[in-house]
Order: sequence, then structure tokens, then C-alpha cells
Amino acid sequence: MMNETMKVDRRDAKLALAHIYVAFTALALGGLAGLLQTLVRSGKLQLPAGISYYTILTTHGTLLGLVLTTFFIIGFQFAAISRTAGTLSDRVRFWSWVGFWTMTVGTAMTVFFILTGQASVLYTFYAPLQAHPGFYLGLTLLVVGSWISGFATFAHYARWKKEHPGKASPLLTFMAVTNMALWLVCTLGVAATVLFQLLPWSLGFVDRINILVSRTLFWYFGHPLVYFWLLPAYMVWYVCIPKIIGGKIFSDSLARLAFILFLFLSIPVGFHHQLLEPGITPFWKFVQVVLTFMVVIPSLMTAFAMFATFEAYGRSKGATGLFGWLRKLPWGDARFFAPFVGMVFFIPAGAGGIINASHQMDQVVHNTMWVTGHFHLTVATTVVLTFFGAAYWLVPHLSGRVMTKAMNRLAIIQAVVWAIGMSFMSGSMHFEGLLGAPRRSAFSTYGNSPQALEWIPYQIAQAVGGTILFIGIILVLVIITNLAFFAPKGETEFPVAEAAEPQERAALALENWKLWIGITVALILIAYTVPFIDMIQNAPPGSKGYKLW
Ligand code: HAS
Ligand code: CU
Repeated sequence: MMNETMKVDRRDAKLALAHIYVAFTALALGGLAGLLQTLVRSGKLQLPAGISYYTILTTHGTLLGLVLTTFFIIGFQFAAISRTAGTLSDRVRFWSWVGFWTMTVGTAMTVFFILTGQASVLYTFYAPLQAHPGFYLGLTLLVVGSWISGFATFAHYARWKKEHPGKASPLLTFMAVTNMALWLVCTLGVAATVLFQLLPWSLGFVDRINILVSRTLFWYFGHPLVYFWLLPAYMVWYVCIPKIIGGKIFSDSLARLAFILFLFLSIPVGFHHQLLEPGITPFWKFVQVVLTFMVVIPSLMTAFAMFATFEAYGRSKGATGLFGWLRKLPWGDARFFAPFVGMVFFIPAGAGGIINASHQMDQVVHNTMWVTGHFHLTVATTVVLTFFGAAYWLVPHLSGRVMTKAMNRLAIIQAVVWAIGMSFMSGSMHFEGLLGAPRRSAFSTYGNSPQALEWIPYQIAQAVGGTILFIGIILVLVIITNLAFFAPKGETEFPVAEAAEPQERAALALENWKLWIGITVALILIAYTVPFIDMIQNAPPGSKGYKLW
């Protein structure tokens, strides 16, 4: 067992912090773009100097969806494996820096082409919208950099296993490895469409592109992408939160099993984003919808485990009655409170996901603001509030400082502000979507059509929510800057809870990587082979590129 007060290695801390700085810089820029969007969309603002709404929207989606997340996650995971599987070797650390710089250069390139208006193709960069080749090249570097960091993570894990023969790896390290395995398998899809389709087409080597193939490869990546965001939040919930409240991990092997289920089931479900696309037969859509309902199970397991952790802790403190344990939780501790608000929001967010996955209901909500509402609850509340809550101990842990009471209070206010702003914004997005308002559209009254006029009050409520959320972003940036550079010096713990009952044998049995990767690949082949052959054999002539902004 690791000594609790063991200090973090300074060199590992620097590596993790570098990732976190990029992540929060992306939050600042991406958040500003978000504020501008809600103002434009409500008809209250016209962007100056001919800047397109879609340029701002691409900046927002790319910086927050792809950059903030990837950098925070990889930084957090490096800190986590250093904390639980020991200081990184010089070689692993060197390659991790190579990964970091590759990602950072790629990000800078991508952002340059977006901001100069040469790539307003939104964060999903669907063909036939065509961006400047530099945009795709930058994204390629971002992904390749993350692969290098993934292999560095695997190397660190392999060394631990070699030094501890016959022992199960520490839970957090196991989870980080699972998440990176998921990432490596799923990014193959986006790499394929970028390298073999989008890049040659934007460079003019080929005229036409097979749109259905490119969208299918994108969603082969795009759905597991959302679990790549979610799993680090689950790491915090399973491992760090129990320690913060003073309790134990409800079940180590349940947590491992949930992560393995995500590895199996995250990828063969991309068609639930393509339910309304022609060219895929209903049978294969049905198969992937069934698998989508199966990937809900590990989230339900997580909900169960979290309730169990909270209840067991509360009862150990003498709580009685059905919900008496709620009162025993440390409500004044931002490290607990912010992620907890995230958990509460995940209940309606997950229910909305299940609605989306139901083919018939998706016909009502697909491509409406409802979907935008859905992912502002999932990624922009559940995941992001958990990341903020984790940053409140992770940043001072890495910078050798401690959070003051005043900053903790500000962090509680931050979470409340976020919850209020998001209730307004995401709530009105959901209602507006049900009234048919399209997503990804600038302000328009559609010639004063009565239906479009119905949407306007909701768009104003969205702008109110967006403004409150922007205040939330300023607050979190103040707190993070304080924790990184100005808070009093001292030691902050990286919280890692113990399991209620050690389950070494079960844990060891769950480390059967050959079998897990084998099952993952088999499920992918089952879900995708036949429809993919169809798409290529029956392909229409393909499309030229368009720049519609
Ligand atoms: Fe989703 C679209 C289906 C989860 C993100 N999703 C999106 C898009 C994004 C996204 C970004 O089937 C838009 C992509 C685009 O640009 O087009 N989603 C699902 C389903 C789930 C789901 C079935 N999504 C997520 C997560 C995301 C995310 C997580 C990000 C992190 N989603 C869809 C579908 C679409 C879609 C369709 C396409 C729609 C269309 O038409 O385009 C499931 O994984 C959800 C399972 C979750 C649960 C909740 C469990 C609750 C827990 C909390 C417990 C609380 C506690 C505290 C313990 C079943 C774990 C409580 C204490 C108290 C006292 C109350
Ligand atoms: Cu999905």
C-alpha cells in the first residue's frame, strides 16, 4: 500500500500540470465562444467584422469537446498512474512530453484554421463541408499525440505488472489503462476517415468523397469519445469521492467490471447517431440500438455503487431512515459538492440519452436543440463539474499548495451557479427541441413563420443561462489560477479510497486483456462488417466539397 502523504514527484507533477493549463486555456476561449453563440442565437447580437456564427460554433465545440476534455483527461490520468503505480520512469515521462507537445502543436494548428475562418465545419467536421487541409492535419496531430501518451500509459502499467507478479494492478491505474485502450481502438476510425478520405479530398488529390463511409467512421469514434470523457469522471466517483467523504469503495471488482463493459460496448453502437440516415438497413440499426441499451448497464451499476457508498457511509455515522444518510454527506466540501451536483444532473441526462437511443423517439428529437440540451447535461455538467471538483484537489496537489476556505466557498458557489445556468440553458434547449427548433443554426425567424416565433422565448432563456454559465467559467478560472499560482504553499492529498472488502482474486481475473480486446474486436466486427461492405458496394458517386460559411 502506498504511503498516503507520499509527495508527488515534481517532474510528474509538471507533466500533469502542463496538460491542465492547456485544458483551462481551452475552457476560457471556448467558453467565450459559447457566450457569444447564445447571444447571437437569441437575436441579441450581431458578430462584428463578418465573423460567422459557424466559426464561433466550431471554436466552441472543438475547444471544449475535443481539447479541454482530452488534455484534462490525459493530465489527470498521468497524475493518477503516478500516484497509484509509482513515479513514471524517465523514458515514459519523455514520451509523455512528446505526446503532450504533439497534441499541443496540433491543437494550435487546428485553432488557427478555425479562427481565421478557414474551417467552419463544426466539431464533427461532416463531409461534404470542406475545411482547409491544415485543420485536418492539426486534428491528426492531436490524435497521434494522444496515442503516444496512451502507449506511455501502457508501458508504465506493464512495468508495474512486471514488478508485482501475480498481483492485481491498483484500481485507478487499471481504469486509466482501460480508458486508453478504449481510446486507441476507437480513434482508429477517425484517423481512417481523416487520413484516407478528408485529407486527400481537401488537398485536391481526389474530387469526391463517400459521405456515408466518412460519417460512419466518425461515429465509430464519436460515441466511444463520449465515454472517454465519462470514464475519468467515473474514476473520480468510484475511487476519490469515497475517500473525500471518509468512506470506502463499495466494490472494487464491480468498478472494474463496469469499466470492462464500457470497453466492450462503447464502440459497436455508433449507428444510434445515424438512425435517420439512409443507406443503413433497419436491421443493423436495430442491432446497434440493442447494444446501446446494453451500454446503459454499466452506468446503472455506477449509480447503484454510488448510492451504496453514500448510504454505507451515512449509516456508519448513525444515519437512520430511508434517506437519513443524505444529511451526513460533507456538503460544505467543494471536492464532494461539485461532482455530486454532476451526479444528480446525470439522472435526467441519462434518461434523455435513452430517449435518443429509442429509434422512434429519435425521429422527433434528431437534429433539434434537444440533442444540444442532452449533451450540455452529460458532458458540460456531469463530466465537467466532476473535472472541476477533481481539479480542486488535483491542481494544489501538483502545484504544492493548499485550497483556502475562501476558495472552497467560491467553488461551492461556482457549482451552484453552474447548476442554475445549466438548468435554464439546457432546460430550454430540450423544450425548444420538442417544438422542432433545429440545432446548429444561427438566428432566423424563417420569414416570421409561427413555428419559428415559438422558439424565440426559449432562445432568450438560453442566452440568460449561457450568461450565468459564463460567470461560472470566470469563477472556476479564478479558483484554478489561485490554486496553481497563489494559494498558500503546502501539501494536498490525491484522494484514493480503500475497498470495503479486498477482492484480489476477482480483480486479477478481470485483467485478462487478450480476452477483453478479443471480445471488443469481435463485437465491432459483428456490428459493422456487413453494413460497411454495403456502404462501399452500393456507394453513390460521392460528393464534391462545399464551403457554406
Ligand atoms: Fe449521448 C447524442 C444516447 C450518454 C454525449 N450524446 C450525444 C451527443 C453528445 C453526447 C456530445 O442514442 C451529440 C453528438 C452530436 O454532436 O451529434 N447518450 C446516449 C445514451 C447514453 C448517453 C443511451 N451522451 C452520453 C454521455 C455523454 C453523451 C455520458 C457525454 C459525456 N446520445 C445518445 C444518442 C444520441 C446522443 C442516441 C444521438 C441523438 C441524435 O439524434 O443525434 C447513456 O450512456 C446514458 C446512461 C446514463 C444513465 C444515468 C445513470 C445515473 C448516474 C448518476 C447517479 C446519481 C447519484 C447521485 C448516485 C442511465 C450514474 C444521486 C443522489 C441523489 C440524492 C439524487
Ligand atoms: Cu452516442
